[in-house]
Amino acid sequence: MSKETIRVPDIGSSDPVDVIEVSVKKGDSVEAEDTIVVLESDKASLEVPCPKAGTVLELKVKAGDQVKEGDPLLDLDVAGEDGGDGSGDEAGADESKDNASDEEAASEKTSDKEASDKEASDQQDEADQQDDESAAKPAAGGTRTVAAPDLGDIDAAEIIEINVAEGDSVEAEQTILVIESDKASLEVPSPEAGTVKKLLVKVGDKIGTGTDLMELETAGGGDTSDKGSSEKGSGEKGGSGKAAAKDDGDAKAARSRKSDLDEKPSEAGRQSAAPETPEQSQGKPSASVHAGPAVRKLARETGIDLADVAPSGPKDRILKEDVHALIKQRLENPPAAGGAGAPDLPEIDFSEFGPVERQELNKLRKVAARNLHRSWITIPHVTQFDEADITELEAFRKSQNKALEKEGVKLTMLAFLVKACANALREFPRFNSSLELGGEALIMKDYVHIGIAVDTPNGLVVPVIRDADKKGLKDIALEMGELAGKARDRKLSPADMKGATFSISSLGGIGGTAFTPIVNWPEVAILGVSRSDTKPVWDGQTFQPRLTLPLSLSYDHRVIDGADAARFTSYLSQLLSDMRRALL
Ligand code: CAO
Repeated sequence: MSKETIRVPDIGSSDPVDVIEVSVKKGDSVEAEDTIVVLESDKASLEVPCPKAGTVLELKVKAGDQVKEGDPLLDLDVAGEDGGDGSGDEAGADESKDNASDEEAASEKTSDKEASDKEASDQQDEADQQDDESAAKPAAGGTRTVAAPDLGDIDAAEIIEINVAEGDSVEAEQTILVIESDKASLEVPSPEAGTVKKLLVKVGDKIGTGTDLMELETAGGGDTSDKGSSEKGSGEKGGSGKAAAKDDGDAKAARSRKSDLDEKPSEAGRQSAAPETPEQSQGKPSASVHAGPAVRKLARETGIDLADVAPSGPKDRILKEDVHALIKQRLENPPAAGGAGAPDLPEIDFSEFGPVERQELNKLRKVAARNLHRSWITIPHVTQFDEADITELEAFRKSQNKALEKEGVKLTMLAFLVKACANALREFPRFNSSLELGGEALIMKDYVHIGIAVDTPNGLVVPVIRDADKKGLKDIALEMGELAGKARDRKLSPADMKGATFSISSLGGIGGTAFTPIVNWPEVAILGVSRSDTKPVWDGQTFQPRLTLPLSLSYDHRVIDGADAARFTSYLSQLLSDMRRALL
């Protein structure tokens, strides 16, 4: 046995900071890198990791105390160290000795997961601090095994869907698979961008925390901050011990955690391109919730919005257990039953009233239902109705189609709508934005990708016409035909359906006078198009028969004001009345 006093590391300031949480108690066994206390200044909070494994002999601080660098935090009975080696209690007074034994302890005892966690944060720290040439550098690419994130005590969630295939390119935060309990589901995002080399699971498998999911070939040099508990792999394993061994102690680890916290806002920003998760409810911004870096990381890895988590720590602090509790609740209760104050729906035995047949929904419909429900309950929708006089446009379309027939191109009304919308989105860029998670900023996009809702026998899909503002009508018409064909043949790839900035849903070929489309999050607006009809329009002297196209623009009222929506549809209407303006 060897008793050591663990002290407050270099916290980058000589001012005292508050101890807001003591994460261990006397008698607890701790692993190297386990958080022992959480400190907070008025600017940031940081978790202090235990530099080595052992048993807590005595706590030297309690929540509410103020401490500064070098103050004792606790006495630790260091695991596996012999008291006779003379390094014992004097360790606190001899930092360099401490660090030397840290190296061995950390390299031998840190678990792979923790070590890779530590390596990632150390790497970030190295980049920031540039103070240790010999330490591990950010990975320059390679293959890593992506493991299931920390799901708390859920050890057997079923994979109901795998959203990537071997060879696919994935973005950081893109959904790679969906797990489900008997009632609800959770999307698991990729921790970083790369190419899927090998899938290690299949639909129907049961997974828990740390289950290996896929081998990911990373481009490297990217965002290393996400590399953490959801990753492990041979490269990581080999390097982690080394990185730990090169770690100059808990001070650096604590600093790196601080930088993790500091990067939080950009993490939120990146979510704009993120896969859809059921947790995008709007409320208290994540950036302003009270949570440490490890908790924020856990939330990122599990797609949980911290604004949705009920805090149980001191000063309304969100603890890891709180995130776990929400994951569990999400898996056990569908959001409609539990969240947002929605009442529980009673189960009804319809067979009491007549013969019934239960038809299981296919995967596409289940996913669409989940996404639509999520958008419906999280986005305050308003729909602006308008009309466009397309008399001349329709005449032009018909005349062009005669000429284009031999080229095999059919200019549809939808192609004109895509072009006109692309033009309007450039004119009104807020309609081409996404609201950052937490609601503190808009992500303005300098590209115009338009999603087209396509009705297929299996359900609704939304392929995307990229850079619609840069394409001509013929190209748009051709591409739309191809995408609609692929949609109906179930040949669309995930890439075909990603990245839209705005959507159009046209029911004009079917009928109806108006409808209220649901915004396709993370977009902020969608245009619904109904069937055109010839209407009498007063020209000041007489009624003229004009072909009129009904437009229904639904928008996220948090982002778009009613007046802007009216301006947008008026502009669109004018463009469609005189398409020459859009073609200029
Ligand atoms: N008014 C009157 N007629 C219209 C029209 C409109 N607004 N839009 C299309 N039409 C006509 C077309 O001119 C075409 O007639 P012709 O063959 O005589 O030229 C006919 O309707 C069929 O058009 P289409 O459906 O083949 O082509 P499209 O470009 O209008 O639509 C697509 C393509 C993929 C959008 C459509 O097939 C589709 O799937 N629509 C449904 C989308 C949907 O389900 N939205 C709801 C989402 S929310 O649940």
